[in-house]
Amino acid sequence: MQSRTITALAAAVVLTAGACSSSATTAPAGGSSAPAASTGAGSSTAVGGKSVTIGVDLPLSGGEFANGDPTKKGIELAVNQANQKGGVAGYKIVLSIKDDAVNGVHNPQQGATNIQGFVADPTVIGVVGPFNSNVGAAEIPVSNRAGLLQCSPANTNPGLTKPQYGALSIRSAYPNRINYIRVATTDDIQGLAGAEFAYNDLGKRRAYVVDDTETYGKGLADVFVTQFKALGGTVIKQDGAPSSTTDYTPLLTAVQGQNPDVVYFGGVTATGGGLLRKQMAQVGMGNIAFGGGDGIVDGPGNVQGSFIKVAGSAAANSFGTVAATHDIPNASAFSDAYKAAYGAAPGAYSASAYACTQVILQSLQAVAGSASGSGLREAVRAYATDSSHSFTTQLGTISFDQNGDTTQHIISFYKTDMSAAGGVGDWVFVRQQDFGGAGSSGASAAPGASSAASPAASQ
Ligand code: ABU
Repeated sequence: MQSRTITALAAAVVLTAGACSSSATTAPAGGSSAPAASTGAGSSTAVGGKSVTIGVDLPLSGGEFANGDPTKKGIELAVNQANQKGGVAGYKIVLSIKDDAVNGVHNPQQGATNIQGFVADPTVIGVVGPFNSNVGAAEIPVSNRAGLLQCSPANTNPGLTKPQYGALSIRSAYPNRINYIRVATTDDIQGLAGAEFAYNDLGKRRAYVVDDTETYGKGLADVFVTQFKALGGTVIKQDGAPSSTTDYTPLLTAVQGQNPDVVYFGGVTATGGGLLRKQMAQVGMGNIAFGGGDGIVDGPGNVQGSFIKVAGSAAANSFGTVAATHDIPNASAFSDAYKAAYGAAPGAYSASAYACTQVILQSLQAVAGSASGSGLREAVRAYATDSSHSFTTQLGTISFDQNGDTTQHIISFYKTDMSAAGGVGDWVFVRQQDFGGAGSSGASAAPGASSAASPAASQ
């Protein structure tokens, strides 16, 4: 993704503290061929030789690389910078990185297994991840029972946190002991935003909608449908096509004669987004606009598994949303540090992953004077999830509400530009919008029913 805009006069990037370098363990990631990555940077100079571990659970292999890898690197960057500064409250920070993809696609059962491993490791004080909402739904019951903090940089399904969408059954062991927080806003906002962008910004009136039948994809598509209709648009049809689908052409040709002017996909690239767009071109629908959520805004055309890589030239005329701010503080400093470390631009959720790591480390800093040993995990969880606390992060100052949702409700809009990134194509920023209270953290909001349709667009 092209560089984020500088919106604040940057001094140095405000980072976390930390001790030294890390080593990392990695999980086998059932069936995955991904090397169980490890992180390490700097020399180990932690005070007294103490260390704590942050677990990382992301989809890192196969078609998920485009989403998972830049997210993982955001975490590594935060930890490496912290360790180079001497540690957090005397602790060196170690990363333990696990892949939840199996055969190239995120896998809820693998995610749950990974979390069980972190729960069993007494050095783990918190986890960053997962990326995918159905993986979150499998992991939260495990981490909630154990009282282990998780911060997701990218999960957007509202059912993971909001009681009115079923979250109390996911955190059923301790429904009032929040252990899962996230820095991405939710799909009751993101789906609404996508519909408004298609209808208002692009002037589209006839939508064909496909979802991957998963927690994230179907939920996002349903909200898009509700809001697109509420705005006055026509939804020709909504189809569910699971990630095993290899041929979308029967679905496409069935609606072709009804003249859709936009096709919206609920899902990620690895569950069909790129292939659907590619096959639209193959059946003569390549001139129709294509859109989706944050599952397809996954980097330039030279990245393994990205939407633009999979769709090829057909990726043109596509739009997507990301459930986080684009206009991060000190953007150039963050981007420069990331590029210096990894030789590429940050991904859509690199800064969000960095922010989750900052939340855990700032919580550690706050509690280390009064907790240690086996008490550290619970103290970090309690501090991070206390809605009266705020955190200074790469996304700005954020807090978490009574359900663990971020108080930042910003959606960023992107479109494909096939001449970007040296001609391989990339997602370029269009605008971002603060939806404020458009979503619901309360008792009874209907997806898409918000009246946030009057954008106070920030550009
Ligand atoms: N929001 C990122 C895409 C994946 C998910 O939430 O499932």
